[in-house]
Amino acid sequence: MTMQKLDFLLEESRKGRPMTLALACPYGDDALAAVARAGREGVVKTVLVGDGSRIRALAENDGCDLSGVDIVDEKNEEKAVELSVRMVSSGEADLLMKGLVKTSTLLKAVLDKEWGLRTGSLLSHLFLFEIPAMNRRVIGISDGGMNTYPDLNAKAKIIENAVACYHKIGVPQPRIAALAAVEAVNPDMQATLDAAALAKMNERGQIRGCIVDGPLALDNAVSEESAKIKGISSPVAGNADMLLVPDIESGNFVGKVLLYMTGGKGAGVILGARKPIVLTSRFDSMETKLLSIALGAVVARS
Ligand code: COD
Repeated sequence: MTMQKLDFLLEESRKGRPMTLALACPYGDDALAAVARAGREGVVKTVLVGDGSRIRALAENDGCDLSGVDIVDEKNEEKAVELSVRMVSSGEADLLMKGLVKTSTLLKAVLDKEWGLRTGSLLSHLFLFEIPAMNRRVIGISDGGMNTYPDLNAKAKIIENAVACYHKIGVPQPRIAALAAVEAVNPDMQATLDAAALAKMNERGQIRGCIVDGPLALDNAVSEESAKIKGISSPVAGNADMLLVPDIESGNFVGKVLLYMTGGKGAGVILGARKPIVLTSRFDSMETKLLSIALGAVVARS
């Protein structure tokens, strides 16, 4: 059974004590509206960290009701990011979200050795997409958001982070396709070598809680028909829950095609830190922002 529809994340996030979200520099399109809606719908409580007068002016301009949302006034961007991260590391907030600030600025703060959110393990980004053209099937991609060119060791850790998240959202044995451009092992194509090694590591119990197969090309990872035509028989081929992509470029491209060219929506979060980090882009729809907050809240709670 493949996972269908992302709306269940909203339901899940409402269970138990509401999680508190610290949103750093909330000046971007839709970010305020998304957290205001997340508050109304009981998904999270929010603390906005940034220039208070700018935030209030934006909210007024957008007709956005911020009642019930706290504001910590800090005009300096770097300080606002640091304050937000510190709120999460001290336990005042349960999850962090990036507003209108460069991704690398936020991630560098998250990785700060003194007051950041490191755990000693690798941090990685997982994006879940609901794809209209596939009967709203949900497929994850990792890592198209944080690790640039992961080696075999990092890829194994990226899988482990994703698997822990899948378990939290009710998928006990996610099927992971280690992607390459082709499904045959080719010594000249590093992604095929890594994929084959990851599949063997999974078979030998070095990567647990999931089924990994690879190398698989995108078509035979998600289409049973394509897997059949290619003669690939595996529990993952055609039915992948998650695509492990070779690098940030391929992951980012596939993700953006799904979001902006197929009308899909998604939920993205950074995993492996002390608490989840919601990392949406300015152009993501309100729905994607809301679902990402909900995913972060579910991961933060469990
Ligand atoms: N997990 C844990 N620790 C890490 C990670 C990670 N993924 N990446 C780096 N570290 C640690 C290193 O071990 C080291 O101690 C320290 O952080 C600095 O490491 P550098 O010098 O290799 O890394 P930085 O600080 O130059 O960059 C780390 C970033 C995450 C900022 C960088 O990899 C990056 O910019 N990634 C792409 C993010 C991005 O642009 N995403 C947008 C896509 S939409």
